Amino acid sequence: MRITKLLVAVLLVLSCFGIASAQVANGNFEKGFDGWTLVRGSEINSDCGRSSTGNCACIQGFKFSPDYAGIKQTVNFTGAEFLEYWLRNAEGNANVRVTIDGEVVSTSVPRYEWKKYSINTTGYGGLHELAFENNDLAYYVDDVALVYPSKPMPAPEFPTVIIVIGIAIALISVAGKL
Ligand SMILES: [Ca+2]
Repeated sequence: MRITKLLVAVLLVLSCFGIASAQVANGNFEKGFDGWTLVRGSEINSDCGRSSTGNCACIQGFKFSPDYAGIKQTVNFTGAEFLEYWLRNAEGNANVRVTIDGEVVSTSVPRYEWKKYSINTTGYGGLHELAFENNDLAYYVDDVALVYPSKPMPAPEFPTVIIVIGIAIALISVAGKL
């Protein structure tokens, strides 16, 4: 029992060093458009998300205008392997484009059922402006998220190793008194 408690404690300490912090803010749109900047005619729709009660973003383009409507936010791509997002058509054949710093990185015509899309972002580090846009008809977007490599874990730097060993030794002495 004592060994089990100690093992769990040490694993908890080690897991704290592998948690990624950067993410897309409100990528599931459950807080409306918090964290996103609206470009022209975007609007929020309730009960259209991938879950039965969730929100998503409805991007309404301009049918007879070359201007693009959409949403954008500045995202920290450091360490991210992929950008994942889900699209669903709302009407017609909405042409959707995803841009990073204004450069088009993906174009698609969503279907009438939700489909997941993925873009490799290993070439991006630091802060970049991510945008979802279209210039005709409407579509839905939901669950925008960065995906980080799960394995292998980055090797901890030398001072980190010393700190972890120190904490482990402290835990061993505490466990000896349990
Ligand atoms: Ca949602």
